[in-house]
Amino acid sequence: MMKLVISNKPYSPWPMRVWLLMRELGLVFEEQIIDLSGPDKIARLRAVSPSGRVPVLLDGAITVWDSLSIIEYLAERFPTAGVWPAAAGDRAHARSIVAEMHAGFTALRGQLVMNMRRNPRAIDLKPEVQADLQRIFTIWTDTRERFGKGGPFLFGRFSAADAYYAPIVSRLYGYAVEVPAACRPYMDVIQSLPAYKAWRSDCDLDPWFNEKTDNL
Ligand SMILES: N[C@@H](CCC(=O)N[C@@H](CS)C(=O)NCC(=O)O)C(=O)O
Repeated sequence: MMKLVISNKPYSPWPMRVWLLMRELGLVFEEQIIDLSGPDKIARLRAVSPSGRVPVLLDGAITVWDSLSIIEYLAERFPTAGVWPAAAGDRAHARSIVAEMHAGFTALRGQLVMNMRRNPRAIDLKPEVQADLQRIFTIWTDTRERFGKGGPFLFGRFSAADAYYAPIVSRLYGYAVEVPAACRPYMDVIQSLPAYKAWRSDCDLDPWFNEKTDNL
């Protein structure tokens, strides 16, 4: 069976993306959690991950690291699972917005630190964060308008693109960000996903409370 190595669920957006995708698409795997709060964190990460970061997917003799490589690996390994949208143009757009998330939005990621257990509370957003948010809202509305007619997700049917933006939904919720009305139904759809709810409820089982980020 495939094994997905992740870190503490409340604080782990990159692992969450792959975990959600695999769960929603019914790709069976066991999970291993590396506790980032415990001693020897670096050695424990390095023991499974060449980059010292998670997620890592172990599939027999194959090790894949970095969320985006894992998603591409899964798309090849399970070509009918629906990792990416079926039409070439839709797929190109999906890859573009996923790449934009993977490589960017650093201001948002820096200020709105992922904490799935956060009681919703607003903070003063830096202008760079507001700019990141506007870009994300544009991506969502534009993609839904152009590609999302067949269902409630970015490309109609659930795909890697939704998994990639799911941690953003959790941050918008946790930091009580004002969201345009047009984007709220999409947030609700993501938060209602069985895999999203399962990840959220697993967060309550995590023993680590990161004092550095819990009180931001
Ligand atoms: N670009 C990588 C980023 C992975 C990453 O930064 N993962 C975090 C967990 S969310 C990590 O492994 N952190 C290790 C640490 O905090 O030492 C990906 O997409 O997988």
